[in-house]
Amino acid sequence: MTAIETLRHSPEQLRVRIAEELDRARNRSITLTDAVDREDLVRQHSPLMSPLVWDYAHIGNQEELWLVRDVGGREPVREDIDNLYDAFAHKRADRPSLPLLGPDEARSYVAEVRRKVLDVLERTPLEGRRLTEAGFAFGMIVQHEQQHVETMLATHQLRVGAPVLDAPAPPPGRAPASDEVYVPGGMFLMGTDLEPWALDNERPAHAVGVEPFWIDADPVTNAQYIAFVEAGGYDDERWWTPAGWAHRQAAGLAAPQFWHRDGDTWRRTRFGHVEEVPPQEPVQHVCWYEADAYARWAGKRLPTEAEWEKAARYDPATGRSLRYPWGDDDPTAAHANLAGAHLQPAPVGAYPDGVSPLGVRGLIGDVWEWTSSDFTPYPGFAMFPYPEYSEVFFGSDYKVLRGGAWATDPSACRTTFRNWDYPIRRQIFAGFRCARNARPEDADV
Ligand code: AVJ
Ligand code: FE
Repeated sequence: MTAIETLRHSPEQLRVRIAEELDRARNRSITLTDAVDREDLVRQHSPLMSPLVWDYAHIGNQEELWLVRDVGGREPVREDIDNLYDAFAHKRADRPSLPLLGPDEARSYVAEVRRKVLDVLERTPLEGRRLTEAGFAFGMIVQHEQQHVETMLATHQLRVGAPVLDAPAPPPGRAPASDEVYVPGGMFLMGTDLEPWALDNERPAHAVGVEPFWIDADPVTNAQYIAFVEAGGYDDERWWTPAGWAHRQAAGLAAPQFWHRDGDTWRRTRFGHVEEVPPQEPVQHVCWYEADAYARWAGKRLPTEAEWEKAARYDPATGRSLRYPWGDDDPTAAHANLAGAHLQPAPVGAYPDGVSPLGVRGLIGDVWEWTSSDFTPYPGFAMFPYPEYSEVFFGSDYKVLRGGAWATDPSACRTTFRNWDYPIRRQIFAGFRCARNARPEDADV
């Protein structure tokens, strides 16, 4: 069932679908919070992250605000804790010193909110009001929880100690037919008006023209990135922007986060496991400045987000923009590495069913891909339903990431989905691919 098809569903079918999505999100949150002891739940594992118990109660509080109080019109469950879990009221670094709900209190609060929400779901018309049309507010809260699941995975990755998370290995990779794919110039439809659960920053759909360009068939691999490291890329100012070089110096960057050198071998720590860096996996835990420097060293550049989206969804046979690289069907385990199934990226080429019409691979899942673009509103942007989701972040402080990571849930992953972060951040599951301008004679390929 595709999200577009949810529009054609009976309200009963849509309610079943929403309940399943809420349940799937909650199961992931519970897995990540049950995996550690109480001390690890309340501890701050990095000043960049909240304590896990904050994320958990914040998930419940957002759900209460939108679905119990607004959609349901019910009495508050715990109005007294709203401020504690308001992400704008307290910086992550300050959250451990707040009088937060303890693990048991947080669990019973979150469960009580969910019980009420399932009752609200039964009684709410899923039409007639924009907030609940096609279940939007429920979809927004599903995506919110899944985004915090990804945040909690980043916290787990920063946690020091014995491993507590495990997953089966990803499928094997395969070599691409060619290293780069030619994307013809011209207009394509960017963004969406059709996805019922698309967030405000993905709207409206609008025509965008791009010049012809080449894009890497795959994200940059660890082996390719090691070549940059070993060629002295971190010590050559030529490859870095002034801000990037200043950050590289100040932060002492020398390799992706979580890597260390062991004799002749690069190793990484992944959820407490120390392992050799897999050469064919997309590199992850690099910041935008590192991605940008690598691209310049390689004689290329990062793609703009318009270029990324055209490579991901433009079908040259019809001129249409697809929902996903493979077509209009929702993602399955055959299309892409998503939802934490493997707790790591897959080697490039592991998902032949996920290829785009032009032949670009691994666009959805594996690693978020840094683009060259600042996070700015599309022409015709209209904030909905609250300014603190997107609008307050627009400007030149944040760079856009596309495509989702291995940690991202399909409910929060679309070719139109826009993520953003500061260019210095690298605890997120982010890598990149490169692009370059085409020359006029390339049009003959
Ligand atoms: C869209 C991933 C940047 O985690 O800061 C979570 C998502 N917004 N709670 C974030 C979000 C409110 C957001 N990102
Ligand atoms: Fe949040």
